[in-house]
Amino acid sequence: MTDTGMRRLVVVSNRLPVALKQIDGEWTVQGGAGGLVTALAPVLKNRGGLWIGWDGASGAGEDSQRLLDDFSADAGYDLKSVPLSEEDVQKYYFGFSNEIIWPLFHDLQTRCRFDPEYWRSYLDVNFRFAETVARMTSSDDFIWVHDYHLMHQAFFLKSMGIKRSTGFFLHIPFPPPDIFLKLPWRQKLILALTEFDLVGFQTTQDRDNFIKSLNMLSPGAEVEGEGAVVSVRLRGREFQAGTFPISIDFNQFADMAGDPEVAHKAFQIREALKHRKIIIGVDRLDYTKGIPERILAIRELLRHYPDLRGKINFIQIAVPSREDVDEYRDLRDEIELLVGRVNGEFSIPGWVPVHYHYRGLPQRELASYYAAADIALVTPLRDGMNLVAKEYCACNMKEAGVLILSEFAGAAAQMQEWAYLVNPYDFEGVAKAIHRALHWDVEERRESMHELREHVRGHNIYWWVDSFLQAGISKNLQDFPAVDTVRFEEN
Ligand code: GDG
Repeated sequence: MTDTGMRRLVVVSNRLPVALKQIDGEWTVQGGAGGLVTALAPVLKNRGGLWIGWDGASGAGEDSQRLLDDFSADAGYDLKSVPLSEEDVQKYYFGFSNEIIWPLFHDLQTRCRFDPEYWRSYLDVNFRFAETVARMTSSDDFIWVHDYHLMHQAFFLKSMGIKRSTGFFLHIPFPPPDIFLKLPWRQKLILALTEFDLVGFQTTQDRDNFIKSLNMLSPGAEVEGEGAVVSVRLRGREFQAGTFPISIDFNQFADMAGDPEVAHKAFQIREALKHRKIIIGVDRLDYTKGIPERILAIRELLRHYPDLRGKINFIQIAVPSREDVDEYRDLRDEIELLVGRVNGEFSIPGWVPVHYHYRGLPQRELASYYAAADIALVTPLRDGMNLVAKEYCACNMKEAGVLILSEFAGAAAQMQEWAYLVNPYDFEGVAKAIHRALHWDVEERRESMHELREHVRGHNIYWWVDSFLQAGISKNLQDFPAVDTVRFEEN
């Protein structure tokens, strides 16, 4: 336990919630982006825990921990960086994690590059992470490992003889066995996951896929129980496998959208677009998010329903991601070409149908866009959950918007009853869904959006953390109470 007498929550993820960047020769700390940070930063804030991960820089040297310590003092939890070399970043991060596991687990196996060097680097980096975890934690801590980069943490901790209470959460989907079995290192990888005390997935389908693959690769696994969390017995040991759909800090987004300044900005967006119907897409620029397919659906909409020309705007916010990777640069080119083509085909004086932003926006500005939009088009080809779908609902204070959601997003399992589900590969189907959504009557929209908001409000990020901690160590978040930052600093 810590000297504050609390049990500590230790988060381990590839990236810390901040990144070190060199600006004019000076290293500075910048806030991180992406689903994991959005979900976990409010959870650890001021709880005196520890976050272990890479700081995003391969050359900050001694500056790194000093800058992280400054950040820790404000955040109310400690940060510990695991240094990675350029070669680690290339082979473990861009290689194994993002050229093998990311596409494979999103059912896109033809994009995988099964390079054995990547596998060796992945094991090496996982070992070094586990060494840091062993050094920085005690047996009272709960070690919560996140995502596909670090699936070997419990395995290496055990092989070092370190006893820890461990949980793992997979933020991306777990593929069906016929896809998972393509992985050359499938058996080692799946058995490594069974070394955690608790393995968590976004949906029941993901958890079932995992159990099916486990059964095929290591026959004899016995599953006991029903419901969100089941026990799995295998080779004389037992672990839990559960479903924990991740969520957002609902109140934070709703309060932001209700702030007069944000509401005014939403009004200004609508005015600038002459109060046309606004359809919005918000994504990291990634091939799993289905952005080109979405633009093709907008083209289909304008071709098929000419009466909508001049009456709608599609705004796509694409946040730069993995920009050093050729495939992501090609995707950006493809999107920009498509935006140009659609605008070229339909623009008339005073109206350009597609507005494309290739940059991240401050969160409050993002909330204004959510609040201004009549329709959110959340159409990933495959997605673990998709937080954008939930953020859009939280910001829809007027309860007048429609969520059009891919059936292949994890979020569909929870939201299908009230969202408009579509197959993102079916451009005509998506175009029809948009057309129908534009003509839904006010009551129908209000009812659906009300239910969606109530669901996300009740199943928010704190509910998610509590469900995971309950299953892992029979504790709730309040068992890791928030501490006064000043007092925490003094300790
Ligand atoms: C992974 C899984 C799973 C986006 N644009 C801006 C911005 N964002 C924020 C959104 C949202 C986050 O990024 C994206 O989260 P997603 O869930 O949509 O997607 P991934 O980054 O792929 O996350 C995913 C998630 O982990 C959590 O488990 O849901 O399935 O792939 O929070 O708000 N934020 C700001 N400006 C932007 O322009 N500030």
